Amino acid sequence: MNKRQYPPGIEEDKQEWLEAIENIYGAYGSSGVNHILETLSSWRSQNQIKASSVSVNTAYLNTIPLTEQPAYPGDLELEQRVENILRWNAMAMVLQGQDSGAGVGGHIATYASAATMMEVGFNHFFRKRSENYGGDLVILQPHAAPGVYARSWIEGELNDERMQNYRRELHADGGLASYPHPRSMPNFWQVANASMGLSTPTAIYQARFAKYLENRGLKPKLGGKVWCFIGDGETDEPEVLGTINIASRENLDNLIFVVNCNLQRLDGPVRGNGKIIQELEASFTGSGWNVIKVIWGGGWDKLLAQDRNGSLRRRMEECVDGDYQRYSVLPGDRQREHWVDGNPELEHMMESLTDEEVKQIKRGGQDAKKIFAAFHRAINGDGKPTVILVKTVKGDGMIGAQGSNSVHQKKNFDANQRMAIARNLGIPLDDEAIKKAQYFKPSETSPEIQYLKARRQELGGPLPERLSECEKIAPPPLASFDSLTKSDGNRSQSTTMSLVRILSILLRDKSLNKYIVPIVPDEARTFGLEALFKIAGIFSLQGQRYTPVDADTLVAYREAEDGQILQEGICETGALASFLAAGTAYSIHGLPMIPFYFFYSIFGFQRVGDMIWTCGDMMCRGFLIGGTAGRTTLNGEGIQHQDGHSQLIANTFPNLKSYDPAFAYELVVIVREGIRRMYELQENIFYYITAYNENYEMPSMPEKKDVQDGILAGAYHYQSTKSEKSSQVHLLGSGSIMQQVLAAKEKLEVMGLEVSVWSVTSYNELCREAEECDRYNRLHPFDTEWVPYLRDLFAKTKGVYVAASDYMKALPNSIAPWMPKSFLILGTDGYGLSESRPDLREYFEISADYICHAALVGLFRNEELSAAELKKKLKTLDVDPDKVNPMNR
Ligand SMILES: Cc1ncc(C[n+]2csc(CCOP(=O)(O)OP(=O)(O)O)c2C)c(N)n1
Ligand SMILES: [Mg+2]
Repeated sequence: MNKRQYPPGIEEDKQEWLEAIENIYGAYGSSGVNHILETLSSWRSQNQIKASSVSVNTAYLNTIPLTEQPAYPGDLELEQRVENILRWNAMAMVLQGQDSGAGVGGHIATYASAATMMEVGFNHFFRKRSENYGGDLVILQPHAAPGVYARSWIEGELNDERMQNYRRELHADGGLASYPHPRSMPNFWQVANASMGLSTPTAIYQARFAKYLENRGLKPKLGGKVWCFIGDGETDEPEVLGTINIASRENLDNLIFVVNCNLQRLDGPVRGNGKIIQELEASFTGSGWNVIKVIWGGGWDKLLAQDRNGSLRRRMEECVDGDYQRYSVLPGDRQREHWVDGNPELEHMMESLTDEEVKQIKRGGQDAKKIFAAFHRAINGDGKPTVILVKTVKGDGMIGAQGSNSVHQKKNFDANQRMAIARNLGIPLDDEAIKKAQYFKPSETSPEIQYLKARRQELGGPLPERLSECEKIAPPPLASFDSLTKSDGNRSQSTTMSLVRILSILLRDKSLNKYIVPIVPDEARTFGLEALFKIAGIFSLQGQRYTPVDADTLVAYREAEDGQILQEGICETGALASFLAAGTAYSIHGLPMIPFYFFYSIFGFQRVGDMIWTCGDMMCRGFLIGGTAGRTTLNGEGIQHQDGHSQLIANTFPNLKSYDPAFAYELVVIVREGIRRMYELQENIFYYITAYNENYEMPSMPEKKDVQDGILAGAYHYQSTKSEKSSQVHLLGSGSIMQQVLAAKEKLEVMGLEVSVWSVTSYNELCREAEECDRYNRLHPFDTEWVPYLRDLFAKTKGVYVAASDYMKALPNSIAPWMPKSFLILGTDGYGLSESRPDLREYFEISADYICHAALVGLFRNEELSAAELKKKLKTLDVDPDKVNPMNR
């Protein structure tokens, strides 16, 4: 029904309803109004009356009206003075870098827009972990880092030398990292942040993991919030709006987001033609969050109180962000003109203000009282996560640059501008010092420093601070894994299943079990992990409010409030964020959690590689398990599933140990060593292990000495026809392709050749060690040479060497410089395709026959085989020399 069709009487009815709701408001306030409106809304939905238009937006006003604004508990004047000093020093860090000619860059505008809200947080909200409090995890915008350093410096937490060396991390006196990088500053930053968008899933899953630890009895329920500050431009990253629904689904009332809506990103406006705050309000409200808008500073309250007919409110709605950005650069008279826009009522209202006063009317993010009101409401949340949308000014106070489209990149000011900015901030330095952008630090006894320290003391002490002490834990003894290291000779199994069995043993280990965190993104059945559902339970904050269809089976889908498994659904980003939360729990909660994240190996590094990079930065510990590995071993699934390159990408992560094992006992050795190094020695490394789904006989661990060391170093001698010394052919195999190598060995032996097989568990480790030796030898030409492990390994051998891998040739090729001369490499370069395993192995030229072929050609080249013999032997092999190259298909 449109408006024209309404019967005339409806206007009177409407008037009555409006009076009634006003009475409700008078008697019960906004909660009473909400109660009535929610009741009406549910009446409408029960009667199946479709809403004519759906808007989840509220007016473009502050969510908290003046009447509900709490009194400000701090000394506003002192806080402003401290903030001004921080603004100057943060800017000076960048200017000094500029003056030194070091060309190291830096940002001023982000902090300038965020300073007031960060100060309200530091002075009144961000609380440290203590005996009585679980602790807040505070994640600030990366480009606001100078403001954080400036604060820690005047607090005495960072020394003068480091402050002189912002972005000079190699400086002998110590420097400061550009952005929050725990790896660079391990006692300071807790959470890595620099790649836009990633802090959102990081914060969400940290909040969820804190609840996991509480529910599993590992962390006392003493409260603690995760505060995450992000930029408005940053919300365009899919990781932001793509993960917020998880926070509300999980009722994460320990999570507070603050979006710095300065309306600008790097190049210009975020939404010039719209309003980012309204857009985000709709998205977050629709995702079930509490939304608090902080748009207008206190100066507007008086004007809004006069706005009887709603002209001002209408104008506020009409203006788009492009207009608001313009106001931040216009003088008072031009702003007035634009605001009034020919409306006499508005003109009259604005007459009460001088041009200077018009210019001085602040946005919500410049008003500590408004920010305090929002933060205060947020920490007293009601079972939901909260987002606070704060309108700020980009480059606030950067005279001549504030609000300009290029302000994000503004790194320098001339002497006059420096003077104007410093004097405006009330910095009591002399002119020369200001022109040189020197820092200003009030004396220790000054009211500013006393106040700031007292506030932090009240909140538990200085922040940020990263601690990394936690209990040391050792791996279970090797004997616990006898079922995997000792074969009865008749049980065929895949390496994936072997890993699942290792996990089960760890879950039964009395000292370790509570720390193990199995993580899966809706792939547990693919990896044979479903048996763990019933035993360990799937973590769910809601418990299980239904009877699962398979309740009476051994593999029931059991969800529980204290479940141990993190089942993330089809969300690799979330699963990786959980891995990050669990693997950094030692530094955030002091708990040595051991995550095992099982995923499709192709959906790891190339899907969420940036987050794995963050793991490296945060010195996250744990095991990444790339299941269904190998371009030909995972056969029918085709191009997008079959991974033949993740091991190569893994090698680009400096502190990641990557292994591609063939046998169950190798896995045991690698996992035990991983636990020893990460959790007993507490080294800052993490592990990537590829696991295959091909079943074959898992042999016993050879009794020979050095096998365990060889597995960890990356290669060892596995078996020979007679001995490695007398072998003419040496075959290097890894992962599932070891089975092809063993079949090739048999064929070559039938041809009368002597063969050795070497199990290569990690080309990456071999290459890294050899590179390290080369580097040492290059830098120390007069010292005794370091001999790479590889050279030692093959020192007493001769003949032809053939490596076959289910990964690209580049992987085995990485060790070529240290291998004996006749080294031939077979690998899976090219896109995967859906086929049977034997056909794929033939197609990619890594089948037993192709391995034999390469070995024979090698012998021929070395003149150990005549042309006639070669021709004769090749006839027995299924090799097509003119087949298509998989790289060209
Ligand atoms: C993934 C990624 N892409 C691009 C950048 C480069 N970058 C750094 S800050 C920035 C703009 C940030 O704008 P906004 O989120 O609005 O923050 P503001 O500085 O305005 O508070 C960009 C594009 C980055 N750091 N990370
Ligand atoms: Mg912005």
